[in-house]
Amino acid sequence: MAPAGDLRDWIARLEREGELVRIGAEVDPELEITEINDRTVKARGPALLFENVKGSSHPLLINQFGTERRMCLAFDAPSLDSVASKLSDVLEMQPPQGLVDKVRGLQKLKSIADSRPKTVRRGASQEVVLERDDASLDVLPIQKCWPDDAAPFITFPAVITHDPRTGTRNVGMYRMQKLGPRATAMHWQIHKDGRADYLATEGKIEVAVALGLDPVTAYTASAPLPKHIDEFMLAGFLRGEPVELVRAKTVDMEVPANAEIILEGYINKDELTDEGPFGDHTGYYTPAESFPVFHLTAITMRRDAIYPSIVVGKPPQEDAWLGKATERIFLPAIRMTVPEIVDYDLPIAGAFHNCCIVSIRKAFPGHAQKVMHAIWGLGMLSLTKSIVVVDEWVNVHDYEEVMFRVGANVDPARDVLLTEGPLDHLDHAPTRQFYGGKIGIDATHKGPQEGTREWPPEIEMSPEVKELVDRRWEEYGIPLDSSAGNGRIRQSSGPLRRLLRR
Ligand SMILES: Cc1cc2nc3c(=O)[nH]c(=O)nc-3n(C[C@H](O)[C@H](O)[C@H](O)COP(=O)(O)O)c2cc1C
Ligand SMILES: [Mn+2]
Repeated sequence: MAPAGDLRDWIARLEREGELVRIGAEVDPELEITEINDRTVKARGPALLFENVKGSSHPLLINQFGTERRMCLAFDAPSLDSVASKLSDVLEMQPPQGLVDKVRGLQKLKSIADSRPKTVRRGASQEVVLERDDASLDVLPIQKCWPDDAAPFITFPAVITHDPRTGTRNVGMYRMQKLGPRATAMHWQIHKDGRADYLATEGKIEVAVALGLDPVTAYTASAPLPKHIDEFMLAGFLRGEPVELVRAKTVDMEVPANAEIILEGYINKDELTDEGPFGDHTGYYTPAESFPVFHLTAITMRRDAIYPSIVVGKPPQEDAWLGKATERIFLPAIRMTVPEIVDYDLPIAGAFHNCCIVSIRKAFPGHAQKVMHAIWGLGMLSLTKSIVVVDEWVNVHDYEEVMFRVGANVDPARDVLLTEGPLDHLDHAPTRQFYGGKIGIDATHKGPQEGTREWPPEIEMSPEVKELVDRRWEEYGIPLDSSAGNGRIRQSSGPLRRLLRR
């Protein structure tokens, strides 16, 4: 099998897997869907297809990615790490040795060549074409998510633009506040590629928005790729099949053939509007701020098009799993530049940019600080507010173990690095928007090389006794719940510790 080819195929798969519930009762897109969804997401419940949304004849799909299992199903992969290894296979390609190796190498290269989007003549996304005054956002079940939101927001769009200098396409997920039947705001933040395309364009930039994509392509709109890489390329690579595009009707662009709905339009350089407030993924309302206005020139869609939505808010929400997919999928690319990184974790409760726990193969004094600076210089990870560095044997996904290492190994006067740099657009904590403090905590083992005392050995039971107790366990007759957290903190493996103690 391969990942689902379009949203309908995806819905069918979810249904087959017992991962989707259809709701026939009439529901209000204003607040009610949010509350239903919030309870469902937090209980790790199913994807929801609302078939009877008040005021619209289009069904609304939400919570399609709301669990790790569904995120894996989206990629048709056993784990998110296995998606990552597909990427690292290509990134870490070595010159082939021998025939078998060469054939394998060619297959890998072919998988890259086949990733390029393909232009086709017709697409289901244009079964219905509504231009100019016939086009109206009023037909869509756009949600007003939270009580103090300024208006309804399109929350799950793949926004397509081109760089006027290079022609390179960009696809980004930027929410769109409904301003009227043919206008929305475009919330591309200061660090984002769509905004850079807009800033580089004189006068007017054409924009197309795809709604209701296959799950992999939808995910890639949220992926933090370097600006010169087309997100549809990544989608093609991860799908194992190119994204098919058709010519748009009223703009000189190509749009996904498999989408449920396409919005075509443009943005004038100097036309801004108040965007927000919006209940954001920070768990707080983002106050109103100036953003450009998107003007709609056409809506094209499938017959009976399904409208995709997502709600962000206090974590955990559905976007947590899109974020976890990015965390896993981008690990190989991060290791290309910072190979000493063993693993990292961006806690969901930290809204991803607030905290990064990273384990490293420490080889010299100051290595933890080197990695902190590398992360603060790496793509969107540069916005990370706090970094905790641990040794290679620490499980970064086990927050209790990380807390143990921080408590045990950190001298705050020595191991805390305070610095400054760019911060997330939406972060309300810094005194100034976009810029503020950063903290790095070095929770690795130190040693005389770093001017400390001898680092003490960790406590470890001898293997002989462990074996003995394993063997005799039944005999003792002690009932234990093995899933309880006791004894979860692991032991260091030794070689580096010995190195540091020299
Ligand atoms: C559900 C969801 C909503 C998002 N909303 C916005 C948004 O309104 N504005 C924004 O700049 N980024 C938003 N993002 C993050 C961007 O999609 C992400 O940074 C992506 O990498 C942007 O594409 P780009 O790197 O091509 O700019 C959102 C992400 C998700 C998952
Ligand atoms: Mn991009």
